[in-house]
Amino acid sequence: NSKEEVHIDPYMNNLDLDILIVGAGFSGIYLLYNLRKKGYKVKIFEGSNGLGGTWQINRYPGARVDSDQPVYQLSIPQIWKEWTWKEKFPGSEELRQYFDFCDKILDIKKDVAFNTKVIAANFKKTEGKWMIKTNDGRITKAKYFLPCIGFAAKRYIPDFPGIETFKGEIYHSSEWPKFEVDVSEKRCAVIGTGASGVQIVQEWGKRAKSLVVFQRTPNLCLPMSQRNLTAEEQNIQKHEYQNYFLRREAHFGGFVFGFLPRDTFEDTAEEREKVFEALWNCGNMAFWIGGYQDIFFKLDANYEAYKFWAKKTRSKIEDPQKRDILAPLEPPHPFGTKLPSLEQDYYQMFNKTNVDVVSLKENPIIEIKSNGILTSDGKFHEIDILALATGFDFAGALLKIDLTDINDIPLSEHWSNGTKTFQGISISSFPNMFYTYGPQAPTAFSNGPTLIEIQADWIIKVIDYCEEKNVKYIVAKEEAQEKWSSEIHETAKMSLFPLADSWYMGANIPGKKREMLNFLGGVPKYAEILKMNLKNDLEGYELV
Ligand code: N01
Repeated sequence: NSKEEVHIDPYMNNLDLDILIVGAGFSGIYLLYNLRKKGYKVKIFEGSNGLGGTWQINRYPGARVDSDQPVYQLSIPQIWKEWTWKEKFPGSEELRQYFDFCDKILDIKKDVAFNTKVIAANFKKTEGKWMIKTNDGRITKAKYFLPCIGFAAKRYIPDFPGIETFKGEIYHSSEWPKFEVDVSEKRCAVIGTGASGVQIVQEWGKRAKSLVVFQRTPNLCLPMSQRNLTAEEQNIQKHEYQNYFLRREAHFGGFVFGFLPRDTFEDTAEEREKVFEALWNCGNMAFWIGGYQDIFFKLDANYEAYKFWAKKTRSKIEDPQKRDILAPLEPPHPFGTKLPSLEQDYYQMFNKTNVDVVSLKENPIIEIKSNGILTSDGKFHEIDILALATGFDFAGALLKIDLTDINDIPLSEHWSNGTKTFQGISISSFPNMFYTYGPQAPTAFSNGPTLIEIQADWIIKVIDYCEEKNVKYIVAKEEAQEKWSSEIHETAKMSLFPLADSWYMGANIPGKKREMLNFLGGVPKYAEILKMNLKNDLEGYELV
């Protein structure tokens, strides 16, 4: 590597880099900062015009994170020592301010080419370099190619008949305009009740003239204990932060709490009630990934959590019909096998006369017309503004880039019969390429920055190792990849996750192979696997 610091205008033509990162979210920023410090020539190409990755593009009303501070931030001391969060669960605006603050402290933007989308990348064996093509027609060379595009880079819009004829305003949650969408005199609708849908409903329910929520599957939301944080309490806490950042790596979901070391029925019914009540009152994700350790493995145990959830939630909804749609007595899927969002007043919204819910299970959408939505019961819902909170194609994110391997074979061909990776960070036949926060890692179950830093630290060590040893390229072995991918599926079979049609299983995208797309062993086990891999001289990789 080039050990002296070299700054090149990232917009310059014919860049020849050590490392090219795609995406300027948590991963990209953390990697850029740490790799640059080591003297590598490294740049970020970012498709949008700002920092923050998912928080730059997800600007729908009410967007905020479901992780409670101080865990949802980078562990870089220069940043957290100076930055003060306003809210326990920050909104997207505050998060964007945080990313700009990262730039102020770390001088990130000078090495980022904004509005620059990577459209294709191909590894040239002879040169041992990636040729990376961007939307402006430029070709950039880099020895290492690090797509840090997250899990939500490819939005999903269902193919509703007639959707193209709709004449009102229509926005996907991840493609929201920067101006405020005024709904005060408008008839609005939201399709989809995942994390994005729930948050839009909480905002629009308060402001829209009317709001109809089209729900296919109820979101089993948990209470969010949102509150303002004072600068004083954060300052008192800050001497504990280093410890916090270590602790978050030691728990299943990358938070500072983990599963209880016992099964559901080891406790009596009364003890269970107390445990559930305490978890509920945490007001965060603890009820999901901080309770009994068998919740995702035994149906009867899982049902206990569901019953508690339904009892609590049903009491919030006044109308019996809406109650049965939003919080049915019987579980639509085992509790937590789809993400349970955190809610502030989601259920209360449905107690308002201007907010209604339609169950698409009973009344699917037949057609979208120029001025509304027709459902199978013959009812026509007139609307002016439609929000599509219909999610993302998780496994499709990397496929958005026309990636071709060492033999010019496209990734789409490699994955035509399912997603295959080695340790959720590399793909065999794609040398010198490492990705973060993607398929076959603990992605869906981890607080973002926790997993991202574990993966990024590993990538940095691997690059250092390869450079020290003059390695031309490093590539995952096919058999190691096969083993990893089949272990992911075998573990999933022992769990309840395959019972839900979730994005965890790729089941949200019609035609996609239904398969577990996440590592279920939790963050600490995953971190240990990466650590052991390095300790064993990059076992599972071929070094050329
Ligand atoms: O997307 P989703 P999201 N007809 O896939 C429905 C993170 N996130 O953008 O459940 C009708 O969860 C679909 O219905 P069903 C978080 O990790 C975090 O909300 O498939 N409906 C579902 O209700 C999250 O998990 C935060 O039956 C259709 C919805 O659309 C991930 O991003 C905020 C449909 C999609 O929900 C994705 O969340 C936002 C169809 N044809 C996002 N197709 C926070 O931290 C899909 N749906 C707070």
